[in-house]
Amino acid sequence: MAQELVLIEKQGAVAIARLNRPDKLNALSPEMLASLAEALESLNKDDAVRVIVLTGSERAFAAGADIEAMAKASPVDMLLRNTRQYWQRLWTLDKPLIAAVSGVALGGGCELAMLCDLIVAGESARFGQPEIKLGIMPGAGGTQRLARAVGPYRAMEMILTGEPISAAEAQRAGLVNRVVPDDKVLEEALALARLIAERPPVAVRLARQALRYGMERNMLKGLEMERRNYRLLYETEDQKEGMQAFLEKRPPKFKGR
Ligand code: CO8
Repeated sequence: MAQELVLIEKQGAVAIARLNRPDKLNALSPEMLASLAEALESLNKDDAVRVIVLTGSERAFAAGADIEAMAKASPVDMLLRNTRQYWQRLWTLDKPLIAAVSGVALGGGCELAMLCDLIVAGESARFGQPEIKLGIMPGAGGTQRLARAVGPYRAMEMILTGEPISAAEAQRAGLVNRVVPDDKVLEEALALARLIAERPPVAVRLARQALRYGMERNMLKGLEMERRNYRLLYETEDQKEGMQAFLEKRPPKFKGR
């Protein structure tokens, strides 16, 4: 039987969704994203669930989109694969989502954490957008959400260098709500989830909606541009070289075309 890519556990009004591809550091393959969207939508419909905690494994919340699945892709392949639909479905859930991050949240993994409403991180967690090192750029909201979370200058440094930041830096920058010892991440995220689950659900829903409405308005145009540029990069030799080099575990040789 195929390995279940997302594991669900319910604890009263709180549900835990766990990304379950630990040997690949929870790399977000299209199948993983589809399973995640399906699982969270079903929790979203469950009246007994008020808050969802999204977590990964000890080494990784998620190390990004699955490079193996993208290495040889063309812009048309990326368009037809349409993983955007899954990100869109995750973004339109109406229950609060808390990311409990241990290990790395990189690329699509950092974008997935930022799609959540709150982020709890372990002390040794790292957040980053390393796409530039692969010859691409963030493609699931990173250019928009990171800039809003940490400010344009720090976001620009992270996106153009591809270097990650520590949990402590992420907290100082406003990306992370709480940093706790690594073995307490889920416990702390659950405590926060229970607190929110005790609040009146309609007020929680409407307050969250109002906050997001205001934050999103000029983001939509930014997201369109991000998506267009992201796909265009699959036309470049540097994307093929960057991803092939990762898979072959060697440094890339970029040519600028
Ligand atoms: N994709 C595929 N496989 C991966 C990924 C990934 N993103 N990350 C790790 N893995 C695999 C490795 O290949 C390795 O597999 P194997 O054991 O079969 O060789 C296994 O996971 C363990 O990884 P490492 O051996 O590399 O572990 P290390 O502890 O040495 O390194 C790192 C950990 C630093 C996290 C390293 O794995 C790494 O750099 N990973 C890639 C990080 C990255 O570049 N992420 C960005 C990916 S691109 C992206 O996310 C674009 C998002 C756009 C979304 C829009 C979609 C349309």
